[in-house]
Amino acid sequence: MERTFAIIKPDAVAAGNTGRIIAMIEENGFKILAMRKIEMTRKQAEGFYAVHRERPFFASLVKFMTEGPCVVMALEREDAIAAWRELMGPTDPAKAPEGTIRKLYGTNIERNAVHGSDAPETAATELAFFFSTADLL
Ligand code: 3AN
Repeated sequence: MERTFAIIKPDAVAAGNTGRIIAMIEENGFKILAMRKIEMTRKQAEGFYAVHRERPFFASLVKFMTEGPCVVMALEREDAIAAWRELMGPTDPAKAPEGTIRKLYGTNIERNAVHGSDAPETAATELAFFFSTADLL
């Protein structure tokens, strides 16, 4: 079993797609270990996306991620990291295959509905950023 960290981003929550995305998560065999609806502060968004600090889209990304509530989740499944990234689809919804969450609910490369960890080390870091040990037992 593997764990990954997921976010239903502010665009998808505001559009009323939270429930449909959670249903897709469960239909694809993920167990939701922990889940919380939050409004990210600027400091949280900047910290979470610190690896992108030098990228030209960083300020816009932080503004987007703090514009309204999002849902953070700890997911568990066999091969969870790769399986969740496959269900999300690629970063750019325009390139996303039919049936992926970003194809269904993403708007553009920034407003792309969901986040998922890209490797075991980032999954561990991102899970610990939003959840405590006790949340994940
Ligand atoms: P992914 O979320 O697919 O792993 P990353 O980690 O490269 O993609 O990017 C993190 C987030 O930054 C994306 N989910 C998206 O919201 C935003 N982003 C990535 N690339 C761009 C870009 N070229 N222009 C604007 N926003 C971007």
